[in-house]
Amino acid sequence: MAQGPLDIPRVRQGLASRRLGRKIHYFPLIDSTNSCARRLAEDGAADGDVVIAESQSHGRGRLGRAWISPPSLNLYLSAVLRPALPASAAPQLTLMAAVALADTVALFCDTEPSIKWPNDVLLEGKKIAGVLAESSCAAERIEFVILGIGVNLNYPAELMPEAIRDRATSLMIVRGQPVEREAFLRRLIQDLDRCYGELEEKGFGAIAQRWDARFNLKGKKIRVAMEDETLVGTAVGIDPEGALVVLDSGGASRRVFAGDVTPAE
Ligand code: BT5
Repeated sequence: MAQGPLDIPRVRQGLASRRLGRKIHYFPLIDSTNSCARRLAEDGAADGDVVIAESQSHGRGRLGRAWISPPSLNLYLSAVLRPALPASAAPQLTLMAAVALADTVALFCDTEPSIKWPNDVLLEGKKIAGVLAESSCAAERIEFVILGIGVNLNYPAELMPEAIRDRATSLMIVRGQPVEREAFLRRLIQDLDRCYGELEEKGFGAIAQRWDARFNLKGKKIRVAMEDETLVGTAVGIDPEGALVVLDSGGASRRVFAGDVTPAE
């Protein structure tokens, strides 16, 4: 479905956010909104500045994976965050973004989204969005975090490369009709702004509870592929720092900070 470019002044109209999106940098095509936001942050961009691109030539996932970013159908955005939080709280920002994203997605369809630890938002078990948080820390403090979000809005299955077609979805596929991208973007900025404020002011507790309620593999047997080992066990939930808690086959509780989770049976 051919669509026009995003109408950014329209997104700004009625945008009720405190910090996020006060400044929006818009590009028809960019390498990666995360790379661009990092360059801006290094040049002093303020907390809440947002970068949006219609398309990315080098959209990134975690661990050097690619984020497929066709033009004018979806959203690719990155926010510069300068939270008043210690470096140890950086993983919480990824989980906060997943909660905010799931809230926004839920408003635009009748199906409840779930979250796959740590950063995937799923609809009907398929990936609709991903979060990539990259932080820069100095002396135990967060200098800035670049929070990148890719979300499939009007992406038809027939345009998805085969490598993701079985595992990915979009709002249009689930709703059966396209979404107005400006309305989704405005709402997403507001939800991120709200959850970000909540995290800073009240701590991780409330966000963690909402994350847990959407956790797709809670209580299930999972396999976690980490850099140097694979762990099989039962997913318990997340701990106060945002680590995934897994009960291993010997009954010991393990904390996982980075890895890929899949169902084990
Ligand atoms: C993520 O990584 O899910 C984080 C994706 C973050 C993308 C945003 S877009 C704006 C900002 N700028 C960037 O450069 N990045 C951020 P990960 O968990 O590693 O998942 C990557 C995997 O998801 C790939 O290996 C594919 O299997 C799958 N994938 C790639 N593109 C997809 C798409 N458009 N929709 C659904 N799945 C996709």
